[in-house]
Amino acid sequence: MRIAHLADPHLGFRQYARLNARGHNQREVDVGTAFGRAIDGVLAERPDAVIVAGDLFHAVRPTNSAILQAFREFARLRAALPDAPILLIAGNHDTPRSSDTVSIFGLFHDLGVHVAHQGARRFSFPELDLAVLAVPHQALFEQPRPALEPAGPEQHQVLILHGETPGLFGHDRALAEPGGAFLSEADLGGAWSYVALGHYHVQHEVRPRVWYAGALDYVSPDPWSELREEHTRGLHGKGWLMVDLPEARVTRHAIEAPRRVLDLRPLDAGELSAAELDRLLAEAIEAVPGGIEDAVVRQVVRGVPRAVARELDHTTIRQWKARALHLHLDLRRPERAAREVGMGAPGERQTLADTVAGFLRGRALPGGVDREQFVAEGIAVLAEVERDALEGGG
Ligand SMILES: [Mn+2]
Repeated sequence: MRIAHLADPHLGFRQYARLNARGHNQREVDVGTAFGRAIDGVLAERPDAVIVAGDLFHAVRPTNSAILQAFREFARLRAALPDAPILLIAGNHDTPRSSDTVSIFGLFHDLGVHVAHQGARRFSFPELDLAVLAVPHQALFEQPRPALEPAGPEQHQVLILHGETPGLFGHDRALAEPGGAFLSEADLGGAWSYVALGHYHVQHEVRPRVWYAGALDYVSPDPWSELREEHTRGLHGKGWLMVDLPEARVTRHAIEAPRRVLDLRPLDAGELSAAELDRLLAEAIEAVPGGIEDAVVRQVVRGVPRAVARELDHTTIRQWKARALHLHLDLRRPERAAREVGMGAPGERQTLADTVAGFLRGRALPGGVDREQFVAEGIAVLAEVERDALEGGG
């Protein structure tokens, strides 16, 4: 029996200022395209069941365009694979914080999708000899946490979860998302045929029979750490998984990326003058295969004194920024200057981002505002301001 495992489409995710010809945020369009391509791939493979392991939407109150996109893709699945159960859980991004917010997931229930968005639900499909325990984000905060155990006579026992597995990030929490649930060894320890995980955006095997499918596009505020992590794990891009049971043989299915996301090799300003650094930057930008046109690009330059940053050719930099969908020219100050403003020594004091996050977490919010998204957007704005300051307003 074959199960398609997808996770974290984050429909409605928006980033950067570029709009398409119809006035829609280009990255939101991209994320919809990525989901459509994943569904195309699933339809071509004709699995016996389909799992979407949380964060279908980026926000609790998705935009109409995100809802429409999701509805169309699930309707397409439903029509083309009428006998395949489709299972969907809510993740931390699409779980309402308050019980008076009606979940949009009812819409998919009415389409014939098996939905778990509040409590854990067990589904049985005797014709497939399959039982599925679907555990949405919110169910992991019940006290006591429900025991996650296989049950029933079915041969294939599958668990769907959305959260952070033990030890996932080690000491580097750059990729950790605020608001996620922590999973314990006990949560994962049942005799499962397969555990379909969502939440972590880089696809990988946690242990035999336990996998993160990963997101379908770069949908976090920090695509660069994600790229680095993919590189470490030998991955090229995003996709979904096909799981063969009972062996739990897992096949990766890549999707064609709707957008190039490129982290260029870091440069070192050394003792260069502004004119020399201009030349070095131009070489790096012109060397990008296929050009920077319409790509999301970062160029880190280390050791750039403020005076040199100010004297750079900002007219040319603005032209590059217009060619790319987004160019992040990350000009970093020399180490000594960084220490002087108190950002160099880890553990010595809070970073400005930590302080701002703490402040935003404690602020009173109007009803219906997603706290974690509010905090994440605040941090993103701060990062943008810091970036602009370093780039001398270019
Ligand atoms: Mn997610």
